[in-house]
Amino acid sequence: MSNTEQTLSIIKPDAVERNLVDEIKSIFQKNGFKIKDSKKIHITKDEASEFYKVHQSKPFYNDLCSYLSSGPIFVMILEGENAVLKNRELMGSTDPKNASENTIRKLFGISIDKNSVHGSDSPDNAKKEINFFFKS
Ligand code: IDP
Ligand code: MG
Repeated sequence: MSNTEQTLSIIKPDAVERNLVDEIKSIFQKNGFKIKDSKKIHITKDEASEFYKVHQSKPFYNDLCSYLSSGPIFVMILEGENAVLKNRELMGSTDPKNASENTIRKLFGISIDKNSVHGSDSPDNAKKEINFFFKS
């Protein structure tokens, strides 16, 4: 049975800064995702804190929010078969050191904090995160 989903992808400041947006977009497209909407934005620290609030108890929360608001990001709605899980697989492990060959984080990630991309981790969170950036 088919299971078309949408998920939110963010190209983080480290990758936007290195002009990797087109290359990362083409990886998604080659892997069967449709980019339904996208925009380049620069969010405030308050907005980043709201977006990442599930992590508010973590020791890295403040740095994480500072980082996501430190420069432009490129946000996308990706659509495809099992898009949430498929995007997570294509991204690779959170720490690029542990990411599998040919994943986006292995190819482009610099460190656990500058790991180039964000992807929703469940269909429910995907809906919330898409709504956060693309209010309809
Ligand atoms: P994910 O991005 O693979 O879903 P999460 O656990 O949701 O990973 O963490 C969100 C982001 O917080 C990660 O992408 C990473 O940039 C950062 N992060 C996660 N764990 C650590 C850590 O131990 N130290 C510093 N930053 C971290
Ligand atoms: Mg996560």
